[in-house]
Amino acid sequence: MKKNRFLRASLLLLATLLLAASCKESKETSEVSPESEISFADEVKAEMQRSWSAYKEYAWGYDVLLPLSKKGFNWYEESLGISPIDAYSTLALMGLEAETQEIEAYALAMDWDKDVYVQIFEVNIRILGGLLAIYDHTQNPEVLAKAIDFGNRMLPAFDSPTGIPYHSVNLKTGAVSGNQGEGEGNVINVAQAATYLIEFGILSYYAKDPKYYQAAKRASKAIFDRRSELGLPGDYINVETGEWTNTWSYLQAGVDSYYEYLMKSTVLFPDPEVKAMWEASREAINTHYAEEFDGKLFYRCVDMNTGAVVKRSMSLYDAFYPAVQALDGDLENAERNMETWNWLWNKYQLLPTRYLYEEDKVEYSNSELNPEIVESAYYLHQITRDPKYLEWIKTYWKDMNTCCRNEVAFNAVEDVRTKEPKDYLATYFYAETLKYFYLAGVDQDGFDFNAYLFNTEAHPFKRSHFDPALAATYLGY
Ligand code: DMJ
Repeated sequence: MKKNRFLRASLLLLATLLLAASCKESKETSEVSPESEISFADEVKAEMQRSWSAYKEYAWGYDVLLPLSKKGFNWYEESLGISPIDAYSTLALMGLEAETQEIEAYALAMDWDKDVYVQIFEVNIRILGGLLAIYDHTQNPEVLAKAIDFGNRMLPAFDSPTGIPYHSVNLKTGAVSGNQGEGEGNVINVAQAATYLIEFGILSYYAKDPKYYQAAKRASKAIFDRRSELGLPGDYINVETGEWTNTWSYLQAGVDSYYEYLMKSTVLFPDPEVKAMWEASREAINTHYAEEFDGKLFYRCVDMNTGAVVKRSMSLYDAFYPAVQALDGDLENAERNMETWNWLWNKYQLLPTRYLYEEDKVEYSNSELNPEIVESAYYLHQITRDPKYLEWIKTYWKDMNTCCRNEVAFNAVEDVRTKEPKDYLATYFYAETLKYFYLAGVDQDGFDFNAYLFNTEAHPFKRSHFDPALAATYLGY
């Protein structure tokens, strides 16, 4: 009897030990290299839920969560609810309905009649893009009315002599202001000047009023028409005189999404004039930015007039470009460009904000949980089905968890070399970074990549919602 009891106890102990060992193994496996795509997606989803709960607990009602001090932070004098509006489309794709309903109600209760100057570029991609994504998902006409109200409050910014928008607009009064640096007067960079074709096109389509798209197109054309003889834009321009105040030309932050929107907007709205602008731009990029260096493909920074090299640098933002190349059908350059980004990631297990590739030197050391490299690897995985891209994404996920996962959510770092934490969690981490990680782990039955177009903030829009013939009428091209 005693012997039997001892035997049973020993067997139980053995079974418990075996179970513990197998749990540990499966946890380690799922942290390092998830066994199945489903478990990877689930793991990302769980992190979204954890990080979103942190926003709700410590920062609800503020624009941003400061994850180390565990409090909220506003961009302006008053909150614009940027994190919730930005996070909505990721939560919706994950099927988190209670959360999305809560945000929809929050957005509907938002009064945009606020006496604050807002940066036109940032609110376009995050708030207008976010509201339109809520509408795309729910088809709730009250949400569309909110988006139209917001779009109307942005429009006065475009009322400049050149059609290039002012840097900021007051949401209540429509007064404009702003200087982004690089020269006296109302100066703006090219990305801030011309990243509106997608959101304003969608707004025109739904409102059946071309005025939004026409304002966006006039701004993009104003930049394109001031290109140099080499076909290149500069990076800073005076909104009132149309003079370039700096003549550097590149793919990096400050120009990036100008190019992105010339290409991507035509997927939804095949405006022949914009198509021609993109084709000419692509040619100039390939001729003047692209270079072989040390056996890799880089995109350098040049002077717009002479083509002379200004800097051999890459910023983590320009990792968006392989995605654009892949969507555009240029797989050869997309894959080679992606290799370069993957190489840089593996050097630091994160991307520095700016790296000088000729000098092998970190120029700006911080890293802010940005999505671009994940986005491009995701596009390439979807388009080529080469499994290596999913493996790369899983490495980025593992590294981001190692450096940046904290007690309540994730945080940026001050320096990619030391991984010194920074008390900030950008709203695009919810909108973009976690979305692309998640979608990479979902199979095609779960999400059909080809059925959607993403704006630069990763807000998804169903392509079938936009009829090309009606688009030409509603947008006026
Ligand atoms: C995002 O807000 C957008 O993707 C924007 O176009 C530039 N990059 C940030 C995230 O890095």
